[in-house]
Order: sequence, then structure tokens, then C-alpha cells
Amino acid sequence: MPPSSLRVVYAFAREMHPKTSDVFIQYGTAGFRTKANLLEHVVYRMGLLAVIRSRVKNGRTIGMMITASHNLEPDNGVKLVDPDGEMLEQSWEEIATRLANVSDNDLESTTAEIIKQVNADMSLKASVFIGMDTRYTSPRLAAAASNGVIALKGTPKEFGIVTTPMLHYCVKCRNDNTYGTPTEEGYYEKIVGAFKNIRQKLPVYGEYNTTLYVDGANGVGGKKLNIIKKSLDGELDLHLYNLGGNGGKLNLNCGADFVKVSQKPPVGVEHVPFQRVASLDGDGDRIVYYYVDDKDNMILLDGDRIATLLASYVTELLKSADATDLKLGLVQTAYANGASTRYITEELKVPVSCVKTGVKHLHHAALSFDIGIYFEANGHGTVVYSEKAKKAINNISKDGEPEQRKAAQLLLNFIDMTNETVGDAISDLFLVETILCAKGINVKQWLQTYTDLPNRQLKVTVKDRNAISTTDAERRCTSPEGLQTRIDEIVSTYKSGRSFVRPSGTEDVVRVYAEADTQESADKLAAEVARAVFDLAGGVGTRPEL
Ligand code: G16
Repeated sequence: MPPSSLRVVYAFAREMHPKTSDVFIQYGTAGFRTKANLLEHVVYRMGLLAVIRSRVKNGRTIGMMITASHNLEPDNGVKLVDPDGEMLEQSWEEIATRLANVSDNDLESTTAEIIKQVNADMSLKASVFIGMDTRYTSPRLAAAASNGVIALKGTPKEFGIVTTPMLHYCVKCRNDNTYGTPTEEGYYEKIVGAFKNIRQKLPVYGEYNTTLYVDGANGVGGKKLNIIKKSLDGELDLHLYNLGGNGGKLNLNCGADFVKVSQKPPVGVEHVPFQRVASLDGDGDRIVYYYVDDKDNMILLDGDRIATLLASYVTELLKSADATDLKLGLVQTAYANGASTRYITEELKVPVSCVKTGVKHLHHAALSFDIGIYFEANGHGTVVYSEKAKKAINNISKDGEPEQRKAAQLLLNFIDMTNETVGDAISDLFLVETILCAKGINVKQWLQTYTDLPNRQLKVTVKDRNAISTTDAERRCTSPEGLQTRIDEIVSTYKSGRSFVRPSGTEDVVRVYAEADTQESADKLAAEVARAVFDLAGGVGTRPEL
């Protein structure tokens, strides 16, 4: 493409998607996220960038997902998906931020500079898959994304409303046809097909029962489960709530983030004592479980629980398949409950590493193991299997002793049921249900493996959340001056106390996490630390109460 034809980039922008705000926007934990009305020019420009990225990758397909996932309805966002279905390579985040913030007048020249900087061959074909969540602002933004792709003569393909992980999956399949078929139906065939296959080998027994309640967060995940439900042939009896009807609002007082952070059951779900419930988030990339006991207490089984369940089952299967030379590892973040980390290292004897928040960091770290399990406590995670692991398991499934073959075949189904590209609530749901069934356990038995340390999360609004910087996988903060010393002083007065603060990459807040020996202490510790953030990092609004 000759440089003169970049004029169309500018013309499109001025005519259809002008930059109407001077608010600086940054590619954060999971792409750009802010109020939907500030995003149209950003999404258009990401359409341009997706084409450039596709050409740098020799015409392989790039994904664009329009979503603000767990955020409330007025927000929206966009993130790019790389050819293997993983998050955009981190070195491009700065490029994305630059392109999103230049004036319309500088858009043409900045686009040309970027093309030169990344050495993109603009004569190549370019393909971009575009998906969106159920927000009412998403169709308009998806159209802006398509226009960006077209402006640089790329080929957009719109998938309409899909879960974020489905879009990641389709991108991966388009670039690697051994992984599956790049359609929503192809996704169902692979994930649900593997689940049904495994159920033939593992009949229901023990304390497990097939009834599962689901909180769909009034988003896309519940809607897709409603499609899947019809094909389950009674293998799983799904009762779906919060599907977006009856005035239910996306992620409002429901969904995985609400359940995890507030430690309360969602509205809109019928509560039957000891009935297991899976709670998804708005775009279907996170899942936590919970149940309500006979005294109306909610008991949470979060991402840490799911990770430990996965680790214990995969370890068992590897032992039965006599494949223990494959290195299994687990990746968590600073939010992981201290009790879970202790259980994983001391009881399961699986190595654990701790990285910064954001699936992109966890995914990357998990790739260093033959089988890497990663989960954020908030329910975002999956399992990745190396080629070496897949090959070894495949060989055992054919040549091993009968017991080894059986375990290896189960592992192969398990691998098929996993969306390896990114955390996926639907795939995770089937993995969890498979393990609970295989172990013949109910939610109370699942909970018995270890006891969570009581914890609390809070948000503090400050003038500029970037005033807070962190180190040591976000466990300590390096600025503003004096804040970490103050946190250390506060924490030292609590038994089993631990606390850290970090700027959110998806909301305009600073997050505070605290853990202690009792719930009362965890609540008080979080409040004290929130107050320190407010005082030392430029808090705005009301000072947090103790
Ligand atoms: C996104 C990321 C997660 C992260 C969460 C909160 O989730 O994908 O990895 O834990 O945001 O991030 P932060 O604390 O920086 O706001 P989702 O479900 O919103 O895409």
C-alpha cells in the first residue's frame, strides 16, 4: 500500500470516528476500557492496528474483542488477540496507546510511522476477526472496528455476540487448523463434545449430582450456556439465572466479580441450601463457584479452589498414566489466598509461581511448564499443555498398560475440553464438573481441602491511580513515598496479616487486598490500608471509614 493511500485513514477518522475527547487512554490489564462514549475513535484505530499486526504476522488472523468484561454496562472496551489466541504481545501495548491518543490531524503520519517502525509489508493480505459482548454500545463499536480494518484494506469478519474466549478460540483455529473449527459451532463441538465423551467413561457416582445452577451475570456466557444446555442430553442439568431478561443489568449485583469481591450471593438466583452455583462474568471469561448453607451463609469456591482442584486431578491422572516426568506447575497472583498457596506447595507438592495481575502475565508464566495451570483468585484461568506433554500422553494412550491407557485417554479428553488460549468460564465449568464427578464429591467435600484465610478487597478513588507503582509481582509498592512503610506498620499489628495495593488496569481505582486470621481483622486491615492510600496517594471523595 503506497503511503499516499493512508489519506483514507484520516478521511474515515474525520468523517466517521473523530476523536472527540482529550482524555488520555492507556492499553491496560485487558486492553482499553473506559466509558463507552469515549471509545469510538479508539476502536477505529485499533482496527487499523489489527491490520498492521496481521501483516507483521504474515497475514495470520488477529482478533478484536469489544467488551469491558466484568465492568458495569456504561463502560466498554477493546482488546486485540494475537494469532495463537493469546493476548496482544506486550511490546505492542505502547504502540496501541500511542495510536489511540494522537489527534486526528496526526493520525495519518503516526500510522505511517508505526508501519515503518514494525516493518509491516502493507502489500500483504490481512484478516481480522471481530467479536462483541451484549452491551448496547457494542454494535456501534464493532462497526468502528470494521471500518478501521477496511480503511487499511484488511478483511474483517464479524462474529456478532460471542464470549471473549470463543473469539480467542476462533482466532487460534483460523491460524492452526489442528486446534478446531473457527466457528461458534466448532467451539461447542470441541468443548462440549469432549465433556460428553468423558462422561461416557466416568459415570456419575458418590456424592456428586448433575444439577448445577448458573448465574449468567446478565451477559453473553449464560446465553451461550442456554444453547449448550439443549445438547447436553441430561449429562448436566443446568438451571440458568441472570440471562439478561426481566430488567437484569449486566454485572450489576451479580456475576463472578460481584460474588468474589463482595462475598455475597448474586441477586436473581434462587438459593437452595448446599446447591452448587457457578457464577460467570459479563463476557464469559471468568467463573467462581459458591453455595449457600442452611444458615444463609455464602461459601465461596473461587479461582484458587478451581486451580487446586485442577492440579490435584491432573496430578492423579499423570500418576495413573505413569507420566510423572511431565512437569506440572501452577501460576497465581498476589490475590491468591495464602492458604491455597500453602496447600498447593505442601500438600499437592506442585511448584507455584506468582506474577502480576492480568491473564497475559499468568499465561506466559504457565508456558514454562509441561502442563501449566494458571488462575487468578477472581476466577480467570485455564490450563496450557506443551507439545511435549500432548505427544507423551498421546503415546501412552496407544502403547501404555491398560490402566495407563485409560488415564491417558481421560487426559486427552480433558485437554480437548480446555480452551488453552485464555481463561474461559464455559470450558472451566465443564472441567470442574468433570473433576467433581470423577472424584464423586459435592461442594462441601470440595471445600474441605483447605481453609481460606479471611480476606477483603476494597477500592479507593485517587486523583491519578498511576501515582502508585509496584514491584515484586505487585506485592510491594514503590511509590508514593512512605506508603509501603505505612502498610508494613499497619500489617505488623495483625495476626497472619498480609496486604497490598495496586492500580487497577480496568477501572479508575486503586485496589486494596487484605488477609488476616479473622474476617473482622481482614475487614479492619483493608480499611486501614485503604485510608493510608487515600491519605498518601491523593484520595478523592470520602475518606474510607474504619
Ligand atoms: C481483567 C483481566 C484479569 C484481571 C481483571 C482485573 O478481567 O483479564 O486478568 O484480573 O481484569 O484487573 P485490574 O485489577 O487490573 O482491574 P476481565 O474479566 O475484566 O477481563
